[in-house]
Amino acid sequence: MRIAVTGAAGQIGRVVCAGLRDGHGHDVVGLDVTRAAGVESVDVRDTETLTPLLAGCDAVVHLASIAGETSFETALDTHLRTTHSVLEAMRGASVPRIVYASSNHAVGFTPRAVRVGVAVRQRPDTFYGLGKAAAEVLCSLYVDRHGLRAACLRIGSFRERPTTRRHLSTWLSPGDAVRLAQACVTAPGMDYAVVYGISANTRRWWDLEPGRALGYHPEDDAEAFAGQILATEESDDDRFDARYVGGDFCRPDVPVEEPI
Ligand code: 15L
Repeated sequence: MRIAVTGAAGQIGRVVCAGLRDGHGHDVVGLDVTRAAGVESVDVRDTETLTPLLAGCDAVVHLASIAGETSFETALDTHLRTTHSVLEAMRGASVPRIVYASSNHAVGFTPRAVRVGVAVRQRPDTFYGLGKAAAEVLCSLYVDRHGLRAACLRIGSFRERPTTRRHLSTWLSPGDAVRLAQACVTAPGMDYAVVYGISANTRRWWDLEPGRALGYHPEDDAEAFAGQILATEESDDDRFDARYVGGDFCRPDVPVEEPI
């Protein structure tokens, strides 16, 4: 398959591009606003420039955004406007499928529970989560109105390895991130799906079944790091934000990142 990846120079983008290319033999078109080796430099909000770059692609893995809290205006721009431009460019280039990097923060104010499914109410914890939730709905519109196929991935904590108590539930390993992207670009019979992008963590809160239904079978588990983390990090049970899946993004003083 020929697959375009936006945000290709980012932390997750580099891993997913390499995995899809070298591990699965896809022809990968890496796109990013930041200049990097092997990546086409483009601002994906520029639909006209983006459209020809998507020609001949079977899917877009849309990872580009600011991965943290911002102002309301920047959140609309980096999640909603950017995703709108990508969807329009896909229509222009007849690309049938998007794999959208949403976030667990689209449902961040959901209380932690034994299993949280994908049908829970969207409860963003930040303007970041609001932008992701809104972009999930935008993908849904393009599925229903234009017949695109969309998988929205509520990604947990993408890291080389888990380093906090919360990560024991939320970790997404690099290997599983590639498995997830591969499953979603190839899943047959999918029109619109929301899945949680986490590893097979013993302490997970989120349901892995929607991902499994698309062929995502995670192999890693943060539990392998639990001994070390629990020995060094104090319990956070008394903290307000430990009640919710979004963790410290639920705090009113969550730091705001500058736009790039
Ligand atoms: C996210 O969506 C963020 O992009 C990342 O910075 C982490 O905070 C992650 O969620 C998380 O919840 O750990």
